[in-house]
Amino acid sequence: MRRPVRRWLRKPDTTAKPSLRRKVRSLRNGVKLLNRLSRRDLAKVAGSVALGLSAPPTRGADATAAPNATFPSSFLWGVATSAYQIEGAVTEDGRGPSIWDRYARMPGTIADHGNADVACDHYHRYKDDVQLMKALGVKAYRFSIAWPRVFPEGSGLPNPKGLDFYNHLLDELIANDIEPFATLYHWDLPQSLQDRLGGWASRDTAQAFADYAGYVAERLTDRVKHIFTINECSRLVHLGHGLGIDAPGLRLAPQELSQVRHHVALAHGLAVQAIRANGRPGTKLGPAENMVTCIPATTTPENIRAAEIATREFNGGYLTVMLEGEYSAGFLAQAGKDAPRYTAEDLKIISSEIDFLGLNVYKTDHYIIAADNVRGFASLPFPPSFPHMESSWLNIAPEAMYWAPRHAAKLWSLKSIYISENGTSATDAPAADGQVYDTDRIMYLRNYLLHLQRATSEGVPVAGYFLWSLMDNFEWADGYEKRFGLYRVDFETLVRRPKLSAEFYRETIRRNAAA
Ligand code: PNW
Repeated sequence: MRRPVRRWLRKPDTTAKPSLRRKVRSLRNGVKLLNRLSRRDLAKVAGSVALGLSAPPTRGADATAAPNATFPSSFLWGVATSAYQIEGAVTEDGRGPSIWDRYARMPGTIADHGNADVACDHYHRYKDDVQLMKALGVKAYRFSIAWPRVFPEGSGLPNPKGLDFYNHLLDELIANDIEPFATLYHWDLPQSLQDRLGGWASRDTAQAFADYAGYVAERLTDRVKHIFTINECSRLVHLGHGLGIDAPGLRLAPQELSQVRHHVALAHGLAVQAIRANGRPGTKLGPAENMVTCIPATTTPENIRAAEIATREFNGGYLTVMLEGEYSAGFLAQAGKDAPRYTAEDLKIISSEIDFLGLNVYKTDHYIIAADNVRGFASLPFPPSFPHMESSWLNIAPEAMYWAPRHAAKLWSLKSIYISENGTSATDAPAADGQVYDTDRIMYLRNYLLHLQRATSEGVPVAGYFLWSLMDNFEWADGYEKRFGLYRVDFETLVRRPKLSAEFYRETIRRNAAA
Protein backbone atom coordinates (compact mmCIF):
# COMPACT_ATOMS: atom_id res chain seq x y z
CA MET A 1 0.00 0.00 0.00
CA ARG A 2 1.24 3.44 -0.83
CA ARG A 3 1.02 5.89 2.06
CA PRO A 4 0.47 9.59 1.51
CA VAL A 5 3.79 11.35 2.03
CA ARG A 6 2.72 14.18 4.33
CA ARG A 7 -0.73 13.92 5.87
CA TRP A 8 -0.71 17.42 7.31
CA LEU A 9 -0.64 18.94 3.85
CA ARG A 10 -3.97 17.38 2.91
CA LYS A 11 -6.21 19.74 4.86
CA PRO A 12 -6.64 23.13 3.24
CA ASP A 13 -5.66 25.94 5.57
CA THR A 14 -8.44 28.46 5.11
CA THR A 15 -6.83 30.96 7.47
CA ALA A 16 -3.75 31.31 5.32
CA LYS A 17 -3.13 34.33 3.06
CA PRO A 18 -3.92 33.79 -0.68
CA SER A 19 -0.22 33.63 -1.63
CA LEU A 20 0.41 31.06 1.08
CA ARG A 21 -2.64 29.08 -0.04
CA ARG A 22 -1.21 29.01 -3.56
CA LYS A 23 2.08 27.63 -2.22
CA VAL A 24 0.27 24.98 -0.17
CA ARG A 25 -1.75 24.00 -3.26
CA SER A 26 1.32 23.59 -5.38
CA LEU A 27 3.03 21.62 -2.62
CA ARG A 28 -0.08 19.41 -2.42
CA ASN A 29 0.11 18.79 -6.15
CA GLY A 30 3.73 17.81 -5.72
CA VAL A 31 2.79 15.42 -2.96
CA LYS A 32 0.06 13.89 -5.15
CA LEU A 33 2.66 13.30 -7.79
CA LEU A 34 5.01 11.70 -5.28
CA ASN A 35 2.16 9.49 -4.07
CA ARG A 36 1.52 8.30 -7.62
CA LEU A 37 5.14 7.27 -8.04
CA SER A 38 6.10 3.71 -7.22
CA ARG A 39 8.84 3.00 -4.64
CA ARG A 40 11.18 2.17 -7.48
CA ASP A 41 10.56 5.54 -9.10
CA LEU A 42 11.18 7.25 -5.78
CA ALA A 43 14.46 5.43 -5.34
CA LYS A 44 15.49 6.62 -8.79
CA VAL A 45 14.60 10.21 -8.01
CA ALA A 46 16.45 10.07 -4.69
CA GLY A 47 19.48 8.54 -6.38
CA SER A 48 19.69 11.11 -9.13
CA VAL A 49 19.21 13.99 -6.74
CA ALA A 50 21.95 12.58 -4.55
CA LEU A 51 24.32 12.49 -7.48
CA GLY A 52 23.35 15.98 -8.50
CA LEU A 53 22.29 14.70 -11.90
CA SER A 54 18.88 16.29 -12.20
CA ALA A 55 18.67 18.41 -9.05
CA PRO A 56 17.15 21.80 -9.78
CA PRO A 57 19.63 24.64 -9.41
CA THR A 58 19.48 26.10 -5.90
CA ARG A 59 18.68 29.79 -5.76
CA GLY A 60 19.30 32.19 -2.92
CA ALA A 61 20.10 30.99 0.59
CA ASP A 62 20.59 27.28 1.24
CA ALA A 63 17.84 25.99 3.48
CA THR A 64 20.13 23.43 5.09
CA ALA A 65 22.97 25.74 6.03
CA ALA A 66 21.98 27.97 8.94
CA PRO A 67 23.64 31.40 8.52
CA ASN A 68 25.72 30.99 11.67
CA ALA A 69 26.90 27.47 10.85
CA THR A 70 29.53 28.42 8.32
CA PHE A 71 33.31 28.38 8.67
CA PRO A 72 35.32 31.62 8.71
CA SER A 73 35.42 33.17 5.24
CA SER A 74 39.20 32.70 5.00
CA PHE A 75 38.95 28.98 5.90
CA LEU A 76 41.24 26.89 3.69
CA TRP A 77 39.74 23.68 2.32
CA GLY A 78 42.21 21.11 1.10
CA VAL A 79 43.05 17.49 0.43
CA ALA A 80 46.14 15.55 1.51
CA THR A 81 48.34 12.74 0.18
CA SER A 82 51.89 11.52 0.72
CA ALA A 83 54.67 10.71 -1.72
CA TYR A 84 55.21 7.03 -1.07
CA GLN A 85 51.49 6.29 -0.97
CA ILE A 86 50.70 7.70 -4.42
CA GLU A 87 53.76 8.43 -6.58
CA GLY A 88 55.06 5.05 -7.75
CA ALA A 89 58.03 5.41 -10.15
CA VAL A 90 60.31 4.29 -7.33
CA THR A 91 63.38 3.83 -9.50
CA GLU A 92 62.80 6.70 -11.90
CA ASP A 93 64.96 9.80 -12.42
CA GLY A 94 67.55 8.77 -9.88
CA ARG A 95 65.33 8.15 -6.83
CA GLY A 96 67.12 6.08 -4.20
CA PRO A 97 65.38 3.30 -2.26
CA SER A 98 63.55 4.14 0.96
CA ILE A 99 63.00 2.05 4.08
CA TRP A 100 59.44 1.43 2.88
CA ASP A 101 60.64 -0.09 -0.42
CA ARG A 102 62.77 -2.49 1.60
CA TYR A 103 60.17 -3.18 4.29
CA ALA A 104 57.33 -3.86 1.82
CA ARG A 105 59.48 -6.60 0.27
CA MET A 106 59.95 -8.43 3.54
CA PRO A 107 57.57 -11.43 3.74
CA GLY A 108 54.48 -10.95 5.86
CA THR A 109 54.67 -7.19 6.23
CA ILE A 110 51.92 -5.97 3.90
CA ALA A 111 48.34 -7.30 4.12
CA ASP A 112 47.88 -7.95 0.40
CA HIS A 113 51.60 -8.47 -0.33
CA GLY A 114 51.51 -5.19 -2.22
CA ASN A 115 54.17 -2.54 -2.54
CA ALA A 116 54.18 1.02 -3.82
CA ASP A 117 56.27 0.48 -6.95
CA VAL A 118 53.35 1.81 -9.00
CA ALA A 119 50.83 2.92 -6.34
CA CYS A 120 48.58 5.52 -8.07
CA ASP A 121 51.27 6.34 -10.67
CA HIS A 122 50.87 9.95 -9.61
CA TYR A 123 54.44 10.64 -10.75
CA HIS A 124 53.20 10.39 -14.34
CA ARG A 125 49.61 11.50 -13.80
CA TYR A 126 50.07 14.52 -11.55
CA LYS A 127 48.52 16.90 -14.06
CA ASP A 128 45.31 14.88 -14.18
CA ASP A 129 45.35 14.61 -10.40
CA VAL A 130 45.53 18.39 -10.05
CA GLN A 131 42.38 18.50 -12.20
CA LEU A 132 40.70 16.08 -9.78
CA MET A 133 41.47 18.56 -7.01
CA LYS A 134 40.16 21.42 -9.05
CA ALA A 135 36.90 19.56 -9.66
CA LEU A 136 36.41 19.41 -5.89
CA GLY A 137 37.01 23.13 -5.57
CA VAL A 138 39.82 22.75 -3.02
CA LYS A 139 42.00 25.76 -2.36
CA ALA A 140 45.00 23.88 -0.93
CA TYR A 141 46.88 20.62 -1.39
CA ARG A 142 49.07 18.95 1.20
CA PHE A 143 51.58 16.58 -0.41
CA SER A 144 54.92 15.22 0.73
CA ILE A 145 58.35 15.41 -0.84
CA ALA A 146 60.22 12.12 -1.14
CA TRP A 147 63.58 12.63 0.57
CA PRO A 148 65.14 9.78 -1.49
CA ARG A 149 64.21 11.58 -4.72
CA VAL A 150 66.06 14.70 -3.61
CA PHE A 151 68.99 12.97 -1.86
CA PRO A 152 69.10 9.37 -3.10
CA GLU A 153 71.61 8.50 -0.38
CA GLY A 154 69.92 10.66 2.24
CA SER A 155 72.86 13.05 2.40
CA GLY A 156 75.74 14.05 0.14
CA LEU A 157 74.97 14.67 -3.50
CA PRO A 158 71.52 16.02 -4.36
CA ASN A 159 69.60 14.76 -7.38
CA PRO A 160 68.21 17.78 -9.25
CA LYS A 161 65.95 15.58 -11.39
CA GLY A 162 64.21 14.38 -8.25
CA LEU A 163 63.48 17.92 -7.15
CA ASP A 164 62.26 18.75 -10.66
CA PHE A 165 59.19 16.60 -10.18
CA TYR A 166 58.12 18.88 -7.33
CA ASN A 167 58.99 21.96 -9.35
CA HIS A 168 56.58 20.81 -12.05
CA LEU A 169 53.93 19.84 -9.52
CA LEU A 170 54.15 23.26 -7.84
CA ASP A 171 53.83 25.08 -11.15
CA GLU A 172 50.79 23.00 -12.03
CA LEU A 173 49.13 23.66 -8.66
CA ILE A 174 49.75 27.36 -8.80
CA ALA A 175 48.49 27.60 -12.38
CA ASN A 176 45.26 26.06 -11.06
CA ASP A 177 44.98 28.37 -8.02
CA ILE A 178 45.72 25.61 -5.53
CA GLU A 179 47.98 26.57 -2.64
CA PRO A 180 50.77 24.02 -2.01
CA PHE A 181 51.50 22.80 1.55
CA ALA A 182 54.58 20.56 1.52
CA THR A 183 55.48 17.88 4.08
CA LEU A 184 59.18 17.10 4.24
CA TYR A 185 59.01 13.70 5.86
CA HIS A 186 56.13 11.27 5.53
CA TRP A 187 58.07 8.16 6.59
CA ASP A 188 60.13 7.40 3.46
CA LEU A 189 63.61 7.55 4.98
CA PRO A 190 66.39 6.93 2.44
CA GLN A 191 67.46 3.31 2.97
CA SER A 192 71.07 4.40 2.79
CA LEU A 193 70.69 6.32 6.07
CA GLN A 194 69.28 3.22 7.71
CA ASP A 195 72.19 1.14 6.42
CA ARG A 196 74.98 3.63 7.01
CA LEU A 197 73.86 5.34 10.23
CA GLY A 198 71.19 3.13 11.78
CA GLY A 199 68.45 5.54 10.73
CA TRP A 200 66.66 7.41 13.50
CA ALA A 201 68.72 5.63 16.16
CA SER A 202 71.48 8.05 15.13
CA ARG A 203 71.66 11.75 15.81
CA ASP A 204 73.35 12.13 12.42
CA THR A 205 70.07 11.23 10.72
CA ALA A 206 68.47 14.26 12.42
CA GLN A 207 71.27 16.42 11.01
CA ALA A 208 70.88 14.89 7.53
CA PHE A 209 67.17 15.72 7.70
CA ALA A 210 67.95 19.34 8.53
CA ASP A 211 70.36 19.55 5.57
CA TYR A 212 67.71 18.16 3.25
CA ALA A 213 65.12 20.57 4.72
CA GLY A 214 67.40 23.55 4.15
CA TYR A 215 68.13 22.46 0.58
CA VAL A 216 64.43 22.11 -0.25
CA ALA A 217 63.54 25.37 1.49
CA GLU A 218 66.11 27.28 -0.53
CA ARG A 219 64.73 25.98 -3.81
CA LEU A 220 60.98 25.76 -3.26
CA THR A 221 59.92 28.50 -0.86
CA ASP A 222 59.45 30.95 -3.73
CA ARG A 223 56.22 28.98 -4.26
CA VAL A 224 55.67 26.91 -1.11
CA LYS A 225 54.62 29.21 1.73
CA HIS A 226 53.71 26.48 4.23
CA ILE A 227 55.89 23.54 5.25
CA PHE A 228 55.09 20.63 7.55
CA THR A 229 58.33 19.20 8.93
CA ILE A 230 57.55 15.62 9.98
CA ASN A 231 54.29 13.70 9.66
CA GLU A 232 53.23 11.93 12.84
CA CYS A 233 56.47 11.56 14.77
CA SER A 234 54.70 9.28 17.21
CA ARG A 235 53.58 6.76 14.63
CA LEU A 236 56.91 6.43 12.89
CA VAL A 237 58.59 5.95 16.26
CA HIS A 238 56.18 3.50 17.85
CA LEU A 239 54.96 1.49 14.89
CA GLY A 240 58.27 1.57 13.02
CA HIS A 241 60.72 1.12 15.91
CA GLY A 242 58.68 -0.23 18.84
CA LEU A 243 56.05 -2.58 17.44
CA GLY A 244 57.85 -3.25 14.17
CA ILE A 245 54.68 -3.04 12.08
CA ASP A 246 55.80 -0.07 9.93
CA ALA A 247 59.19 0.42 8.24
CA PRO A 248 61.92 -0.19 9.21
CA GLY A 249 60.21 -2.97 11.21
CA LEU A 250 62.36 -2.75 14.35
CA ARG A 251 61.47 -3.74 17.89
CA LEU A 252 63.90 -1.74 19.93
CA ALA A 253 64.45 -1.97 23.67
CA PRO A 254 62.73 0.85 25.64
CA GLN A 255 65.82 3.05 26.09
CA GLU A 256 66.76 2.78 22.41
CA LEU A 257 63.20 3.61 21.49
CA SER A 258 63.33 6.67 23.75
CA GLN A 259 66.45 7.78 21.92
CA VAL A 260 64.81 7.32 18.53
CA ARG A 261 61.90 9.45 19.76
CA HIS A 262 64.30 12.15 20.91
CA HIS A 263 66.17 12.17 17.59
CA VAL A 264 62.94 12.50 15.63
CA ALA A 265 61.86 15.46 17.78
CA LEU A 266 65.36 16.91 17.39
CA ALA A 267 65.15 16.47 13.61
CA HIS A 268 61.96 18.53 13.63
CA GLY A 269 63.67 21.34 15.54
CA LEU A 270 66.83 21.28 13.41
CA ALA A 271 64.66 21.40 10.28
CA VAL A 272 62.75 24.42 11.62
CA GLN A 273 66.06 26.22 12.01
CA ALA A 274 67.34 25.13 8.59
CA ILE A 275 64.16 26.28 6.85
CA ARG A 276 64.33 29.66 8.61
CA ALA A 277 67.99 30.02 7.58
CA ASN A 278 67.53 28.99 3.94
CA GLY A 279 63.91 29.69 3.01
CA ARG A 280 62.27 32.94 1.97
CA PRO A 281 61.31 35.19 4.88
CA GLY A 282 57.68 34.65 5.80
CA THR A 283 57.71 30.90 5.13
CA LYS A 284 55.36 29.36 7.69
CA LEU A 285 56.10 26.01 9.26
CA GLY A 286 55.04 23.46 11.83
CA PRO A 287 54.77 19.72 12.50
CA ALA A 288 51.82 17.49 11.51
CA GLU A 289 51.17 15.38 14.55
CA ASN A 290 48.56 12.80 15.49
CA MET A 291 48.17 14.23 18.93
CA VAL A 292 46.89 11.76 21.51
CA THR A 293 43.31 12.98 21.78
CA CYS A 294 41.55 13.11 25.13
CA ILE A 295 37.82 13.78 25.31
CA PRO A 296 36.14 14.69 28.58
CA ALA A 297 33.74 11.78 29.09
CA THR A 298 31.09 14.22 30.25
CA THR A 299 31.58 17.95 30.04
CA THR A 300 31.80 18.90 33.70
CA PRO A 301 34.42 21.60 34.32
CA GLU A 302 36.45 19.01 36.29
CA ASN A 303 36.46 16.51 33.46
CA ILE A 304 37.36 19.17 30.91
CA ARG A 305 40.32 20.23 33.03
CA ALA A 306 41.32 16.57 33.54
CA ALA A 307 41.23 16.01 29.77
CA GLU A 308 43.57 19.00 29.28
CA ILE A 309 46.03 17.63 31.85
CA ALA A 310 45.86 14.21 30.19
CA THR A 311 46.49 15.76 26.74
CA ARG A 312 49.65 17.40 28.02
CA GLU A 313 50.89 14.21 29.68
CA PHE A 314 50.08 11.77 26.87
CA ASN A 315 51.85 14.00 24.35
CA GLY A 316 54.93 14.44 26.52
CA GLY A 317 57.39 12.93 24.01
CA TYR A 318 56.37 15.15 21.09
CA LEU A 319 54.05 18.14 21.22
CA THR A 320 54.65 19.00 24.87
CA VAL A 321 58.43 19.11 24.48
CA MET A 322 58.18 20.89 21.10
CA LEU A 323 55.89 23.56 22.50
CA GLU A 324 57.18 23.87 26.07
CA GLY A 325 60.89 23.12 25.62
CA GLU A 326 60.91 20.54 28.39
CA TYR A 327 60.00 16.92 28.87
CA SER A 328 57.21 17.06 31.44
CA ALA A 329 57.83 15.68 34.92
CA GLY A 330 55.14 13.08 34.33
CA PHE A 331 56.74 11.99 31.05
CA LEU A 332 60.19 11.61 32.62
CA ALA A 333 58.78 9.76 35.64
CA GLN A 334 56.94 7.36 33.34
CA ALA A 335 60.09 6.73 31.26
CA GLY A 336 62.23 6.21 34.39
CA LYS A 337 65.64 4.72 33.55
CA ASP A 338 64.64 4.51 29.90
CA ALA A 339 64.28 8.29 29.53
CA PRO A 340 66.14 9.74 26.53
CA ARG A 341 69.63 11.20 26.96
CA TYR A 342 69.74 14.83 25.89
CA THR A 343 71.30 18.21 26.51
CA ALA A 344 69.70 21.53 27.42
CA GLU A 345 70.69 22.71 23.93
CA ASP A 346 68.67 19.84 22.39
CA LEU A 347 65.55 21.05 24.16
CA LYS A 348 66.07 24.57 22.84
CA ILE A 349 66.37 23.22 19.30
CA ILE A 350 63.32 20.96 19.63
CA SER A 351 61.23 23.90 20.84
CA SER A 352 62.30 26.29 18.06
CA GLU A 353 59.38 28.57 17.38
CA ILE A 354 56.77 27.26 14.95
CA ASP A 355 54.09 29.21 13.07
CA PHE A 356 51.26 26.68 13.17
CA LEU A 357 50.42 23.26 14.49
CA GLY A 358 49.18 20.56 12.13
CA LEU A 359 46.85 18.03 13.73
CA ASN A 360 45.91 14.72 12.12
CA VAL A 361 42.56 13.89 13.69
CA TYR A 362 40.92 10.55 12.99
CA LYS A 363 39.69 9.07 16.24
CA THR A 364 39.89 9.45 19.98
CA ASP A 365 42.46 7.79 22.21
CA HIS A 366 40.90 8.39 25.62
CA TYR A 367 37.67 9.31 27.31
CA ILE A 368 38.85 11.09 30.45
CA ILE A 369 37.33 11.75 33.85
CA ALA A 370 38.77 13.72 36.77
CA ALA A 371 40.22 11.43 39.44
CA ASP A 372 41.61 11.74 42.90
CA ASN A 373 45.06 10.35 42.05
CA VAL A 374 48.55 11.79 41.45
CA ARG A 375 47.84 12.49 37.79
CA GLY A 376 44.43 14.03 38.43
CA PHE A 377 42.69 12.02 35.73
CA ALA A 378 41.65 8.54 34.69
CA SER A 379 41.08 7.06 31.26
CA LEU A 380 37.90 5.02 30.84
CA PRO A 381 37.95 1.67 29.06
CA PHE A 382 36.28 1.56 25.63
CA PRO A 383 33.12 -0.53 25.72
CA PRO A 384 33.23 -3.42 23.19
CA SER A 385 30.26 -1.89 21.37
CA PHE A 386 32.14 1.37 20.64
CA PRO A 387 31.70 1.90 16.88
CA HIS A 388 34.51 2.02 14.33
CA MET A 389 34.90 2.46 10.61
CA GLU A 390 36.37 -0.02 8.10
CA SER A 391 39.83 0.13 9.75
CA SER A 392 39.41 -1.40 13.21
CA TRP A 393 41.56 1.31 14.85
CA LEU A 394 39.41 4.07 13.43
CA ASN A 395 36.83 4.56 16.16
CA ILE A 396 34.07 7.05 15.45
CA ALA A 397 34.47 10.07 17.72
CA PRO A 398 33.39 13.22 15.87
CA GLU A 399 33.87 15.30 19.02
CA ALA A 400 37.63 14.60 18.77
CA MET A 401 37.56 17.24 16.04
CA TYR A 402 36.36 19.78 18.57
CA TRP A 403 38.48 18.82 21.58
CA ALA A 404 41.81 18.17 19.84
CA PRO A 405 42.31 21.73 18.51
CA ARG A 406 40.61 23.27 21.55
CA HIS A 407 42.92 21.51 24.03
CA ALA A 408 46.02 22.25 21.92
CA ALA A 409 45.15 25.93 21.49
CA LYS A 410 44.49 26.33 25.20
CA LEU A 411 47.44 24.34 26.54
CA TRP A 412 50.03 25.94 24.28
CA SER A 413 48.45 29.32 23.46
CA LEU A 414 48.49 28.57 19.74
CA LYS A 415 47.53 31.18 17.18
CA SER A 416 47.15 28.92 14.18
CA ILE A 417 46.16 25.28 13.69
CA TYR A 418 45.56 23.27 10.53
CA ILE A 419 43.76 19.97 10.55
CA SER A 420 46.46 18.35 8.46
CA GLU A 421 44.51 15.11 8.02
CA ASN A 422 41.03 13.74 8.64
CA GLY A 423 39.16 11.06 6.73
CA THR A 424 38.20 7.44 6.85
CA SER A 425 38.43 4.07 5.22
CA ALA A 426 35.12 2.56 4.08
CA THR A 427 34.18 -0.67 2.31
CA ASP A 428 33.45 1.26 -0.89
CA ALA A 429 32.05 -1.68 -2.86
CA PRO A 430 30.87 -0.30 -6.23
CA ALA A 431 27.11 -0.64 -6.83
CA ALA A 432 25.68 -2.34 -9.92
CA ASP A 433 26.00 0.94 -11.81
CA GLY A 434 29.69 1.14 -10.94
CA GLN A 435 29.28 4.08 -8.55
CA VAL A 436 30.54 4.10 -4.96
CA TYR A 437 27.73 5.32 -2.67
CA ASP A 438 29.90 5.79 0.42
CA THR A 439 27.23 7.18 2.70
CA ASP A 440 29.20 5.90 5.72
CA ARG A 441 32.20 8.08 4.79
CA ILE A 442 29.84 11.03 4.29
CA MET A 443 28.29 10.40 7.71
CA TYR A 444 31.75 10.31 9.27
CA LEU A 445 32.99 13.46 7.54
CA ARG A 446 29.81 15.46 8.09
CA ASN A 447 29.85 14.81 11.82
CA TYR A 448 33.55 15.56 12.25
CA LEU A 449 33.11 18.77 10.27
CA LEU A 450 30.13 19.85 12.36
CA HIS A 451 32.41 19.60 15.40
CA LEU A 452 35.15 21.49 13.62
CA GLN A 453 32.68 24.25 12.83
CA ARG A 454 31.68 24.24 16.49
CA ALA A 455 35.34 24.83 17.34
CA THR A 456 35.88 27.67 14.85
CA SER A 457 32.62 29.34 15.89
CA GLU A 458 33.97 29.42 19.47
CA GLY A 459 37.17 31.05 18.30
CA VAL A 460 39.51 28.01 18.26
CA PRO A 461 42.06 29.21 15.68
CA VAL A 462 41.74 26.50 13.03
CA ALA A 463 42.73 28.01 9.68
CA GLY A 464 42.16 25.08 7.37
CA TYR A 465 41.34 21.42 6.88
CA PHE A 466 42.99 18.75 4.69
CA LEU A 467 40.86 15.74 3.92
CA TRP A 468 42.72 12.42 3.79
CA SER A 469 42.76 11.55 1.04
CA LEU A 470 42.36 12.81 -2.49
CA MET A 471 42.30 9.24 -3.81
CA ASP A 472 42.66 5.64 -2.66
CA ASN A 473 46.33 4.79 -2.20
CA PHE A 474 48.91 2.50 -0.63
CA GLU A 475 47.72 2.33 2.96
CA TRP A 476 51.04 1.18 4.46
CA ALA A 477 50.83 -2.25 6.10
CA ASP A 478 47.19 -2.52 4.95
CA GLY A 479 48.38 -2.41 1.34
CA TYR A 480 45.56 -1.53 -1.05
CA GLU A 481 42.89 -3.18 1.10
CA LYS A 482 41.87 -0.06 2.97
CA ARG A 483 40.56 2.82 0.88
CA PHE A 484 40.54 6.40 2.17
CA GLY A 485 40.01 8.34 -1.07
CA LEU A 486 37.34 10.72 -2.33
CA TYR A 487 38.20 9.24 -5.71
CA ARG A 488 38.17 5.49 -6.19
CA VAL A 489 41.28 4.16 -7.87
CA ASP A 490 41.07 0.95 -9.87
CA PHE A 491 44.53 -0.40 -9.17
CA GLU A 492 44.45 -2.57 -12.33
CA THR A 493 43.72 0.27 -14.76
CA LEU A 494 44.66 3.22 -12.47
CA VAL A 495 41.44 4.95 -13.53
CA ARG A 496 40.10 7.39 -10.91
CA ARG A 497 36.35 7.85 -10.34
CA PRO A 498 34.64 10.20 -7.88
CA LYS A 499 32.78 8.55 -5.02
CA LEU A 500 29.60 10.13 -3.66
CA SER A 501 31.75 11.64 -0.88
CA ALA A 502 33.58 13.70 -3.53
CA GLU A 503 30.29 15.43 -4.22
CA PHE A 504 29.70 15.86 -0.50
CA TYR A 505 33.07 17.56 -0.10
CA ARG A 506 32.59 19.79 -3.14
CA GLU A 507 29.28 20.94 -1.71
CA THR A 508 30.83 21.49 1.73
CA ILE A 509 33.48 23.71 0.19
CA ARG A 510 30.94 25.57 -1.93
CA ARG A 511 28.79 26.34 1.11
CA ASN A 512 31.74 26.77 3.48
CA ALA A 513 29.66 24.68 5.86
CA ALA A 514 29.30 21.02 6.80
CA ALA A 515 26.78 20.19 4.09
C1 PNW B 1 47.79 8.59 8.96
N1 PNW B 1 45.86 6.04 14.46
O1 PNW B 1 48.11 7.46 9.66
C2 PNW B 1 48.92 8.83 7.97
O2 PNW B 1 49.49 10.11 8.07
C3 PNW B 1 48.56 8.52 6.56
O3 PNW B 1 49.72 8.29 5.81
C4 PNW B 1 47.59 7.35 6.52
O4 PNW B 1 47.37 6.86 5.24
C5 PNW B 1 46.32 7.82 7.16
O5 PNW B 1 46.54 8.38 8.44
C6 PNW B 1 45.25 6.74 7.27
O6 PNW B 1 45.70 5.68 8.06
C7 PNW B 1 47.46 7.15 10.83
O7 PNW B 1 45.87 4.86 14.81
C8 PNW B 1 47.34 5.82 11.16
O8 PNW B 1 45.39 6.94 15.19
C9 PNW B 1 46.83 5.44 12.39
C10 PNW B 1 46.40 6.40 13.25
C11 PNW B 1 46.49 7.75 12.91
C12 PNW B 1 47.01 8.09 11.69
